[in-house]
Order: sequence, then C-alpha cells, then structure tokens
Amino acid sequence: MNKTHPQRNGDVATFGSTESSGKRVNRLCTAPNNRTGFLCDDRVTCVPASWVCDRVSNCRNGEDEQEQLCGDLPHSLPGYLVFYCSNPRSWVYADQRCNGMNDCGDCSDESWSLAACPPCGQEWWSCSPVHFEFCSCIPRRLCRDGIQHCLGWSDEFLCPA
Ligand SMILES: [Ca+2]
Ligand SMILES: [Ca+2]
Repeated sequence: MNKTHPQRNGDVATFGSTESSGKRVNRLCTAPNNRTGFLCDDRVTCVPASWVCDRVSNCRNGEDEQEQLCGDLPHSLPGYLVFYCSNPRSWVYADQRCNGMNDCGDCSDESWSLAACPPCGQEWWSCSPVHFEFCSCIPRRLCRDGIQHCLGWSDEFLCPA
C-alpha cells in the first residue's frame, strides 16, 4: 500500500552521469497533435511540454522529472517548453499556447498578439465566450446543447448542429 515508485530511486544520479559536462542536449521535439514536446533519452519518445515536471515519469528513466529540469520552475526549464503570459509572472507550458483553453487566465496564451495563434480550427466555433475557460472560440460540441456559451448566443442559434 505504501509503496511509492521505488524504481525511481537513483534516477537523478543515473541521468546526471549520462550527461556530458553539464551541457544541455537539445530535446525539442513534436509530440502527437503537433504539440511542443520534450525528447526522452531513448531519442524516440516525445513527451508533451506540459507533462514535464508534472510529477509523473513519462520518460522511461524519468528524465522529464529530473531535479535539474524541475528544481526552479519555470527558469530551470529550457525556453522552448515555456510560454510567458502577458503578465510575465505567469507562465504556461508551450503546448498550452493556442490549444483553445484559457491557461494564462487572461487569454494571452490564446488571443493576444503575444501568442499569435491561427484562427479557430474546424473543431471550433468563433464567438466571445461567456465562460472563463475559453477565449475566442468554443468547441463545436458545445453548440446547440441548450446552454449559452457565447455572449451573443450564436452557439445556440447560428452554429450548425
Ligand atoms: Ca512527467
Ligand atoms: Ca491555452
């Protein structure tokens, strides 16, 4: 019952010894759904940015959770994994930029020039959302569900079912 990931013992030390002279290898990669990702030691597994330092080992040897990477967030993360919100004290993971969700809290990761997101895709309906979780479009599955999601009710009256 009380076992907590005993296999993780020593992971950090093991990883440290495989790194040469402390120089950071470039681990930028593209995870499924075009998300910005972090490349594991196996050079095959690409973990989405927001899975790095989430306290779950996603790389085989847990290199996505190593102290060197997670010790001082977000500064300990390589820049390509981080997106700074319009309030520079707030940050989100790079794969949370332009994912449709209001992760910064002020939508600067979705609709401001800072984020430079493409327009709403096929799966989205463009409107001013009334709910805080979306920014400039809502998922089409929320259209015609009897609940107002757009300021002008276009999700209930204009959005094709
Ligand atoms: Ca992880
Ligand atoms: Ca987002």
